[in-house]
Amino acid sequence: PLPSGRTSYRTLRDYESEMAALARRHPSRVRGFTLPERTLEGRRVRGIEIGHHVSARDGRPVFLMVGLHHAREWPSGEMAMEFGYDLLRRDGRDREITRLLDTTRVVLVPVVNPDGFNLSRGGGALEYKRKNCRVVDGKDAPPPLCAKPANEELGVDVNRNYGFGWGGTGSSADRTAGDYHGAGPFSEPESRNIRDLVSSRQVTTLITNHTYGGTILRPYFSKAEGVAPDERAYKALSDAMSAQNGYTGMRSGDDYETTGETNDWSYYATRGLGYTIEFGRKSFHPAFETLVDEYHGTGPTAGKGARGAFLVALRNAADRGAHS
Ligand code: 0X9
Ligand code: ZN
Repeated sequence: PLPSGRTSYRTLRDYESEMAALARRHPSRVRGFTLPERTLEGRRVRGIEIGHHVSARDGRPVFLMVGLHHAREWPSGEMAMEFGYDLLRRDGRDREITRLLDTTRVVLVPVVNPDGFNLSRGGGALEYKRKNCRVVDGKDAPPPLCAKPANEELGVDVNRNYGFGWGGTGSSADRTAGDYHGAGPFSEPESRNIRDLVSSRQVTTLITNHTYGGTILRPYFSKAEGVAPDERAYKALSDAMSAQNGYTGMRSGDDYETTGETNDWSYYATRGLGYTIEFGRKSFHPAFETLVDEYHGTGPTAGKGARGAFLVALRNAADRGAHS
């Protein structure tokens, strides 16, 4: 089973109530927070910070994991939540996890795009929605606007709206395109929320979860930037994660180019390492049971899996914090 014991995909309400419950249940280990900007439909974006020092503000390295930039990519939020449950369950029992929670802060924002996810997960016609609820540039979208069939193709791709390389290759100026970059860099509350979060903490390692592909993508995502100055460290950690979950690591721009996505910007802003992990091999939100094998590994990766890859990255965050 998964660490939480869940057997079906969370709804937006499940995410919210579970994060609140974890903070209540572990007051000295979990602190809930709310990001500054409301979404276009007026929702709040919430996260939790996990560690032994959550009530203090200090320079401990932050391991940040986010999910659901893209509404239909349901496992991307699940992986973040399950990692949180896993850490809390093993804290105090497993020596290494206890040490990691003592030396780092683990910050989880499982649902970056709650408006889109709410529609996708809601059981209606918008199951495969990808983008946010920007219907008219410069204007908020009061509820049912975004859900209207006529507006189905609208919205900004939150993962093309970050400020580094914004508007370049692999993004579109067409409001109906899946990779519409928005009216300007950081024009959307969802990307601004993540900018604020990353800029206000010592993020040394960031993982942004997506589906699907079985890949671990690293900068640069846009080819024009060439090879990242930290390519050696980037590749080493990618290889170490691949050894856990069997995924294929690559410089994302060598595969195909995108601009304005999360990792190139966060790398530029923090010089911390950041990856996009594309979970799953077949579809955006496969049968929930498949997540159990993804999380714990199966066959040659049994006992490793996503969990192992996350732990390798968390260990790296701790070590980077200790040496810098
Ligand atoms: O398009 C994206 O933002 C990501 N893919 S997704 O299907 N989750 O939307 C990452 C794009 C970069 N991917 C590769 N170069 N393989
Ligand atoms: Zn995605």
